[in-house]
Amino acid sequence: PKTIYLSEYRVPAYLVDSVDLTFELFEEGARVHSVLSVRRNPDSDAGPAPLELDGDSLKLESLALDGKTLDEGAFEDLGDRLVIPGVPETFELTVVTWIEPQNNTRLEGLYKSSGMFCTQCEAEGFRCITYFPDRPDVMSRFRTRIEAEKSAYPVLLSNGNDVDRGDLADGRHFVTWEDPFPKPCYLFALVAGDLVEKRDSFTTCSGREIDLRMYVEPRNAEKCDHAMDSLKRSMRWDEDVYGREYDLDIFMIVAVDDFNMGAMENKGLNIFNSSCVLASQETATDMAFQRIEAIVAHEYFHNWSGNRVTCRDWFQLSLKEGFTVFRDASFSADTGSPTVKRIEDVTLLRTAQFAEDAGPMSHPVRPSSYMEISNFYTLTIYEKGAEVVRMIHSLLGPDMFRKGSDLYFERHDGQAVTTDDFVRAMEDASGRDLSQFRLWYEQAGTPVLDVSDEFDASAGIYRLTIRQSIPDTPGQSNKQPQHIPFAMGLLGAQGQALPLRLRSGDTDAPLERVLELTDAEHTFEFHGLDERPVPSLLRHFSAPVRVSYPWTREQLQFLMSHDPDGFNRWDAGQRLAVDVIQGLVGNPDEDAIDSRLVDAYRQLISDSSLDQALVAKMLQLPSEAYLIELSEAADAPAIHAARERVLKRLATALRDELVACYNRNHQSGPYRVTPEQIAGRSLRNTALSWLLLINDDEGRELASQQFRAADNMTDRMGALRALVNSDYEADRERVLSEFYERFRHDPQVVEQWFSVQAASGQAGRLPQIRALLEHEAFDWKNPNKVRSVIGAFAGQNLAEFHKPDGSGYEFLAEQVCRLDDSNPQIAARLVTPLTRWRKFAPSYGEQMKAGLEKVRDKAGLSRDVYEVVHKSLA
Ligand code: BAL
Ligand code: ZN
Repeated sequence: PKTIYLSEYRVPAYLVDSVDLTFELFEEGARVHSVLSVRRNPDSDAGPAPLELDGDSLKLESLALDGKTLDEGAFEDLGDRLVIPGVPETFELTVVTWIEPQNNTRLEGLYKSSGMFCTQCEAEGFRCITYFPDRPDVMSRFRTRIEAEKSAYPVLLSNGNDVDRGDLADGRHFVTWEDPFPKPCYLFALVAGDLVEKRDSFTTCSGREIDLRMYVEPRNAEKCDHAMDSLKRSMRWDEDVYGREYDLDIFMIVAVDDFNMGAMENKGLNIFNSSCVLASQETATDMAFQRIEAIVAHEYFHNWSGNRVTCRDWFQLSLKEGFTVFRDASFSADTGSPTVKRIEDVTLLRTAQFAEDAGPMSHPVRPSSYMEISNFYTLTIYEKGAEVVRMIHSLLGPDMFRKGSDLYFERHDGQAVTTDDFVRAMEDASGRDLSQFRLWYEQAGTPVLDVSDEFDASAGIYRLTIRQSIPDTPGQSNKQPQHIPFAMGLLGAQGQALPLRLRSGDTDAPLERVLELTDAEHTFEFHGLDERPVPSLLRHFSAPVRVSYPWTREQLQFLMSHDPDGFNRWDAGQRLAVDVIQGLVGNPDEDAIDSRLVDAYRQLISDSSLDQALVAKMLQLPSEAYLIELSEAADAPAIHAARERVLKRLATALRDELVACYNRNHQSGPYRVTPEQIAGRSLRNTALSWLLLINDDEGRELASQQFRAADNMTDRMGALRALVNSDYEADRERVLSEFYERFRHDPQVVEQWFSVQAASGQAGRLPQIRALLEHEAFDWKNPNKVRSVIGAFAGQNLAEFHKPDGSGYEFLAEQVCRLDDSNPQIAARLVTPLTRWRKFAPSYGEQMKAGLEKVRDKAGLSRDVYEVVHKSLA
């Protein structure tokens, strides 16, 4: 496959001002008529070049220029492109193609899912529908007419406003949609199906009434309220915080079961993976409710950050994704608990993005080359991209940042632009120089900050020295220092925050500072101190970096209870737990654990005056994935065993406190998704899972009772998970089968049922995983089912996946090969765990590598998997 380089970007030779589409939908395929108004781009120096149109898996039926049919000699079909030489300066091109949505298992372009037609065009799916310049800097006005059989497809949707509809012969009908906003073709969408409509409305800040509509399969009609509420709250928030008003008269959301991504921000017609939009108390966990709120907000926010202002090319993907993730994270922080939201985001970043940044697919937030753009919808583009925007927010402050975003939207409305344009708007609005800061977009790899300190007791000066370095990544070495905002504070022996005097005699010094690191090394002096302080470093995780500082366990325990920054209090607990667990790895005879950890956890569990949402997070031990990320030559089963030992020790020592915590957090009254209730359920279910780890009979009774009596999925799933992961084999079988019988008709719940088993060391051994793949509810064509079994096994059931005999790796390689033919995007995602082979001890790494080689040698490997596998083996 060919590599595409940012440096080779050229403006398009031709622009398409408008597109007139007619879709004739049939069971055996679809005919697509497309009429393009094309003109030469005045900004291009290509001159009278041939017109090039992208196409993929299309059957061309006819091609006409200004009404005159072009015969085969008048154009060249290069397989992935049509090249038409000798075109005039402006003309109308008519293209008719035949496609087969019913056979489209890649789920790119137009395809069928559970009897409905739907589309996914980002990044390059539109070329699977018709020949078109499929690149985001070609923006056109779309008019779309859809024709289909009326009884099977009563609902026909596309972007914009419906302007015409009527009946046709043979029981068919049509609807015509017009979108007044020019857009790139990746934002095109079409849906046709037998769907129920849920309606609501929203009055914008200028008093316009927006018609809100959700379309779902009839069995899901009762699962729309949460998404609709989230949508209205997002619309209000974007007006309040960013001054962004919605622009069309209708906003539609559709739920589909078969979807590669979580959701898609098509203009005025967002399409969602069912699992990311449908929720009811009985079927969705608290975590799902929160995820849905965040994704609904994310897709809605794209209407400005992505649709009104879009990307010039796919190297700029983080322009819209990083910014929009930052926006949805701020929204979630404002509507829930900001500290908890930050902890969740940082957990994902440090566990998975740091691993990506240190692995073979490491790339900058603005990559400079790719083979297959679908492989670049990564944690780096999304999560690190959001951290980069967050750092700009922190360097500029909220008011200047808002001025910058206003300028960005005003300056670039209706344009396709670059990350550099975004940074320039921030600079122009604030007067700050962000030239060094731009390196965050250009250099890959996670910066490491080595922090050391000394206290000069006689002078009362505390010196903090910070050295930054950025590891080499594929294709990049000898990196320059980056501009890093480093938030910090100092604590006295009584836990009090100390004033941060950078000069002696500074009388109104703040208790927290954001130090700006720009050089490879800085030393900061803090004056007027009577005692050696305890440093609280990188508060709120103010930059996506690794901090290395020789904390003692005493200091960590101290910070856990005294740091005024909730995030750092949690982080100190994580560091202490990591230290204790690491001490036990490969040390199977060591039985005791540090009493400081037990004491710290005892205080957390018992003191109900603490912020319970934070406590619920602090009680979660660092995950196995994070512990692996922190290791060199990782031994996953040994890490798993050490972590389990710590959990069991804690559970044994704190048994009575856990039962008390369980009982204290019993909830009465109606189920609500509030931070308080979520924390209560989380604490209760954590207590349950710990009690079952030590085979506590009372815990077992409580879990069985909770499983039967739960009025919500969080509690039912909490009990199910605890029992499934316990040694009570008969209970495990019983609850799994009762759960399935109860929810077998609900695909979203069956997905949860699959993953709870696939992620479990007890229920997810390889023969059991293979049996799940044969289960009546498993469906190879449904990405959610594939992720819930194979993804959960390889991503969460780490001791089984990393079995020393290599059987887990062989299994994954086999499944990736199988999926490569039907859905390359999903196959390329699933192979990720094997790409980390260099991270593991050689006895594991070599076998992982062999798995990758097996995939590499498969005949007819897709471009998606080819890129990931070859880069990982390089
Ligand atoms: N644009 C792809 C889905 C999302 O990030 O919203
Ligand atoms: Zn997005």
